[in-house]
Amino acid sequence: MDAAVSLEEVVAERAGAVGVVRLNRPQALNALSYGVMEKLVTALEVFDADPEVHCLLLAGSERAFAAGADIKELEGATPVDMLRSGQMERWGRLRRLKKPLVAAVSGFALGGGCELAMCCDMVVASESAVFGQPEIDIGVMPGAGGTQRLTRAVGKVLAMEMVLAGRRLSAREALAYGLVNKVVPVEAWYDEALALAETVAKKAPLAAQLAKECVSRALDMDLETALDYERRMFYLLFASSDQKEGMKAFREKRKAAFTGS
Ligand code: DAK
Repeated sequence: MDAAVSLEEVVAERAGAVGVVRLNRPQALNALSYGVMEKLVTALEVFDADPEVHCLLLAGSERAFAAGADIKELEGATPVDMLRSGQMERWGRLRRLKKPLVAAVSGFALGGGCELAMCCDMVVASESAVFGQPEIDIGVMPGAGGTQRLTRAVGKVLAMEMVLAGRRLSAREALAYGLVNKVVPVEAWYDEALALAETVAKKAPLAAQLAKECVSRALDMDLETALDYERRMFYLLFASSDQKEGMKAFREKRKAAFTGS
């Protein structure tokens, strides 16, 4: 869909087995208003529940993935407004998506935009991507996981510099620090991310979901508990048709035809 003629702030479209959700609020650099977040999360949940969809792709525009929460909406807010906004719950819903979620990041990924990218399972960044947590410059601090996910991803001292001094990371730096999977030329930012999502979408869907769950929990559990959890998920997959099909196909030297069952 042509962004210039679309009136939708969030555009959802299917690309084969990939459910694509695209932010389309160019006049505010895709700032994540409550309304945009609600539409974004709902669209992802719809794809998450669609058996035809095996991977999710979240994209912004070439200029901006998202420049953060909508500052104009937050300016006059009280703590009670914030509590009632349902925004924290929306971020929680993002965390609970079962299917793999790829982010296509070009341009600004700042504040809530950087947090949104970090919520995704994999990130493809264009050479123009800029990651940062500049909330300190407007008198606040990250509120959607920035201090936690960033610290786990890039380590304490760099996270401190980003959160306290507003240091931004270029795409290359983000790659070096493990915040993104790959950096691609600006003109390929969307296609490369879609290609990664399509690759994942071709894999065994149930295995992908359970593997996502295990990797996501890896940093939250002690190793013994996490290994035990992984083992249970591994055993569980032996109840799926896709395990039988995948191993049979290997033996028969053909490509597996996964059904997600
Ligand atoms: N909110 C609202 N509008 C924004 C915006 C934002 N975050 N970012 C940009 N815009 C708007 C600008 O106001 C401008 O609109 P007009 O004024 O022309 O109407 C338009 O987008 C273009 O922006 P600029 O003219 O500023 O463009 P530049 O290229 O000069 O600069 C920039 C681009 C991205 C460097 C700059 O716009 C900028 O610094 N933006 C703000 C970045 C920022 O501070 N982000 C952090 C926001 S705080 C929560 C969870 C999370 C959060 C909050 C709550 N809960 C769970 C409750 C997150 C908080 C944040 O993200």
